[in-house]
Amino acid sequence: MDTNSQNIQPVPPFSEKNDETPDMGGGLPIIEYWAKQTLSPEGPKLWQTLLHKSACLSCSWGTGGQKGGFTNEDGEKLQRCMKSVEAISAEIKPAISTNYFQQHNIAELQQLTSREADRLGRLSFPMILRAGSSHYDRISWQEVYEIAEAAFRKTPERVASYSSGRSSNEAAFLLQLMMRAIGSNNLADCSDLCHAPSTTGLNEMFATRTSVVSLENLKQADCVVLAGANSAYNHPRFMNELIKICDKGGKIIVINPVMEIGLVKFGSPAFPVKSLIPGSKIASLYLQPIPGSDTALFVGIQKSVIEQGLLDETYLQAHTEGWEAAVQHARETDWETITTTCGVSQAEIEAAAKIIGNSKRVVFGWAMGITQQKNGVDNVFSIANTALMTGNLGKIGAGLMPVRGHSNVQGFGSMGVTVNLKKEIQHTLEQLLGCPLSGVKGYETRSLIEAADAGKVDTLICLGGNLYGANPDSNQAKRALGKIETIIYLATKPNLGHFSGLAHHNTIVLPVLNRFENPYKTTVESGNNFVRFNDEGETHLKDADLIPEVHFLTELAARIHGTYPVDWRQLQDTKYVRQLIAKTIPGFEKMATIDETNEEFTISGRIFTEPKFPTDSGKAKMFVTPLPVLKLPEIKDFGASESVRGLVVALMTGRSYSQHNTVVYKIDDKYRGMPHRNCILMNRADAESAGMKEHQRVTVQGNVGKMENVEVIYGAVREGAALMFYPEVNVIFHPEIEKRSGTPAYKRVPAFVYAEA
Ligand SMILES: Nc1nc2c(c(=O)[nH]1)N[C@H]1C(S)=C(S)[C@@H](COP(=O)(O)OP(=O)(O)OC[C@H]3O[C@@H](n4cnc5c(=O)[nH]c(N)nc54)[C@H](O)[C@@H]3O)O[C@H]1N2
Ligand SMILES: Nc1nc2c(c(=O)[nH]1)N[C@H]1C(S)=C(S)[C@@H](COP(=O)(O)OP(=O)(O)OC[C@H]3O[C@@H](n4cnc5c(=O)[nH]c(N)nc54)[C@H](O)[C@@H]3O)O[C@H]1N2
Ligand code: SF4
Ligand SMILES: [Mo]
Repeated sequence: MDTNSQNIQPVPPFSEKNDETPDMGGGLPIIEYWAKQTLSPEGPKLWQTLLHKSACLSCSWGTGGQKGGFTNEDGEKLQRCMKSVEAISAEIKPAISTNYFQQHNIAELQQLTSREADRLGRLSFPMILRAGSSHYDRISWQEVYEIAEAAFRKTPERVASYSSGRSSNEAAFLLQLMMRAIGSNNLADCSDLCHAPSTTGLNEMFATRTSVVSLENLKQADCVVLAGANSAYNHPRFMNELIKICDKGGKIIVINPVMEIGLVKFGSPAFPVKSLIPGSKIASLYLQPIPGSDTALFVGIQKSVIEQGLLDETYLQAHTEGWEAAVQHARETDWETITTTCGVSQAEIEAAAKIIGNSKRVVFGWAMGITQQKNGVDNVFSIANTALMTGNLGKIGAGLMPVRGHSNVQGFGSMGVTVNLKKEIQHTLEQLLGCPLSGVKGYETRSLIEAADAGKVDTLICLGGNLYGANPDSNQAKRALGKIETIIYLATKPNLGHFSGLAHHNTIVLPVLNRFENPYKTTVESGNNFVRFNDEGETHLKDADLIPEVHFLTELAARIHGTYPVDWRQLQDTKYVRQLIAKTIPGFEKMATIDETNEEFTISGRIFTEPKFPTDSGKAKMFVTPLPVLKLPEIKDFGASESVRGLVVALMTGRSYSQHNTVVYKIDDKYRGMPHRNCILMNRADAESAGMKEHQRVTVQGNVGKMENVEVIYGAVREGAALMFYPEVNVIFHPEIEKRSGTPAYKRVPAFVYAEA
C-alpha cells in the first residue's frame, strides 16, 4: 500500500489474512451468486422485480426507480448489486403454510435462529398470540382493528411506535401524523440506533441533518476519506464511485480498525474487464485506529494540517464561527496524547493530513464505526471540523457524507418520524392539527426500551424492523417488551422479534406488502437526498391475506380519529398523501406534482455547493472535540477468577457479508474468513498473548451475559480490538449510550475473552 506521497506503511500493519480469506472484495463470487439466483426456479420473478420501477429494498444508496431497476440517480446503468438480489430473493419466497403456526408452539419458534426464521417464508395472514396461549392463531381483520383501536385509546404518553426504514415516505408520514394526532411524540426509529449522531452533529453545526453531497458531486472529488464504513459489504455501488475516483488519480483514505479486504482491493462487476477479475485498488492509505478513538485521529489530522501550513484560515474566517477554539485545541493537544489515544503513528497521521490538505475537493464519508460510539457526536464534529479547516465544505466535489443505512431510513426522518422534530415541520403540523403538538418529549429507541422496562408503555406499533433483535442487552429488551400490553408488528417476513419480543397481553403480527408489491405508488429518499418514485406492483402470494401499510395505518387512524384532521380513508390513494407531504415538509415541494411529472428529484436545500449554511448567521458553527479517554475494564471487573487466562478487548459488533441487519442470509463471512456466526475475529498477537490458538473455542463475556463455544479466527484487526456479529452478540452487553443522540456504543463493547482452564 503506498501513499503516493511518502513511503508510509501502516505501523504495524494489522493486515494478517487467514487462509480462508480471498485477496480482494467483490470479484467472481458475486457473479456466481447472481448466476445461481437468476437461474433458480425463482429466477424469472427475480428478474421481473429487478426490472420493476422501484428503488432497491436494501441500502440507502438508492439504486432503481423510474429510470429502471438498474439505473442510479445519475442515470448510469448496471448499478444493481448482489445485495439487492439477496434482499429480493428473501421477499419472493412462498408464503408460510397456514398450519405452520398451529404445529409449532412459541417455545419452538423461540429456538429458531435468525436465518431459520427468515427462511420460513412470507407472512401471509394476520395472527395473534394471546396471553396464556402457546400458539399464534389466525385472527380476522375486524378483530385486529378492534384490539388496535382500544390499544390506541390509552394515555397518549403510554402509546409508542417504532419503525425501520424499509417502508415508504407515505407510510412514514401517516404513522407520525396518527401518533401526533393522539398526542404522542413517541416515534422511536431504527435511525436512533444508527446515524442519529450524524443527524445531531450536522444539525448543530450546519442546521442540516443529512449528507451535503450529491452523487453527482461525489464524482468530482479527488479525495475521499472513508471512516468506519465497510462499504464493500453494505453499500457496494459506492465502491464503483471510489474506483472511478482512483482511476482519475484521486486518493482514498480508509479509517477502520479492521483492514476490510474490499476496501483494500475490490473487483466490481460494473467494470467487467478492468476491475472484476484483476480487482481495483481502493485505499491509498489505510489507518487502523483503536475502536472509539476517531476524534483523536481527526484532531491529529487537524494538528498536522496546521503544522504543514495547510490550514485554510481565510475560509474559516469567512464562513465559520468558533473556529479559533477548535484550531487552538488541535494545536495544543500534544502528539503523545493523540497517538496513544488512537494508536496510529504520527507519521501515518501526517501522511493523511498531507493528502487531505493538498487535495482540491475532499468528501468525508462515514458510517457506524463513527456513530455507534459513546462520543459519536464528537466524532462527527471532528470530521466536520477537519473538512472546514481545509475548506472542503460548500463546494462542488467536497463535503460531508454520512453513508446511511436502510433504503428509506432518511425518508422516515424527513417525514417527521423522529423525537427531534424540525421547528418548521412542527409549525406546519400544528397548523394541520389546529392545536399545539404535545410538549412531552418522545421516546427514542433506547428510552422506549427503558420506559417499557419501567412499566410506562401500554401500546406499541412497529412499522417493520426487529426492535428486539436490534437492541443491545437482549434479555432486557425481551423483559421490557413483555411489560407492554399490546404490540402490533407490521412485517413482510417473520423475525426473532415476533417470537421473542412478546407483549404482556396481545402480540399481533400483520403481513404487509413490500415496496414492489403495493397497489399504489410510493416514494423513498436515498442517502444522497434523492427522492425515488416507485411504481405500483403485484404480489406473487395470490391467496394470501396481506395488507398495504398505508391501508392499515389510514384505517386505524380513521377509527381512532374519524376525519380529524384529514379524511384518512381518502389518503388510501397515496397521491393525496404526497400532496400533504409537499405542503408540510420543507424541500419536498416537487412531491405535489410527481404523480403527473414522474420526475424524481433532489430535495431542495440539502446539497451545499457554496459555503453558506442554513444557520441563523449563515456560518458553520465549530465545536471543540475533547479526546475520548478510552479505558477498558480489567479482568477482575468481569468477576473472573485468577485461574482464568484471557484478555479484555474492545469488541466491535456489526454486520457479516451475508446479512441485512438482524436478518441473516448466510452463516459464513467469506471475505473475513469467518466460517459461521459464532466466531470472534482477533489479532493473532492478542490471542497468543492470552495463550489462545486459532480455531480454539472460547467464551466471550460482556457486562450482562456471555457467549460460549466461540471460535477464534485470526484476522486483519488491530491489537486490542475484536469483531463479532449482531444480532447474536447483543445478548452479552448493556451498552454505553451517546448522550446527545441516544445511540448505543455498539462499536466499542468491553468484552472478556477467555478459555476455560
Ligand atoms: N448488505 C447489507 N447492507 C446494509 C446493511 C446490512 O446489514 N447488510 N445494513 C444497512 C444499515 S441499517 C446500515 S446502518 C449500514 C451499515 O454499514 P456500515 O457502517 O458499513 O456497517 P457495520 O458493519 O456496522 O460497520 C462498519 C465498519 O465500522 C468499523 N469500525 C468499528 N469500530 C470502529 C471505530 O471505532 N472507528 C472506525 N473508524 N471504524 C470502526 C468496522 O470494522 C466495520 O468495518 O449498512 C446498510 N446496508
Ligand atoms: N450490536 C449491534 N446492534 C445493532 C447494530 C450494530 O451494528 N451492532 N446496528 C443497528 C442499526 S444501524 C440498525 S439500523 C438496527 C436495525 O434494526 P431494524 O431496522 O429494527 O431491523 P431489521 O433487521 O432491518 O428489520 C428487518 C425486518 O423488517 C421487516 N421488513 C422488511 N421489509 C419491510 C417492509 O417493507 N415493511 C414492513 N412493515 N416490514 C418490513 C421484516 O420483517 C424484517 O424481518 O440494528 C441496530 N443494532
Ligand atoms: S448499492 Fe445499495 S441501493 Fe444500490 S443496488 Fe446495492 S444494495 Fe441496492
Ligand atoms: Mo442502520
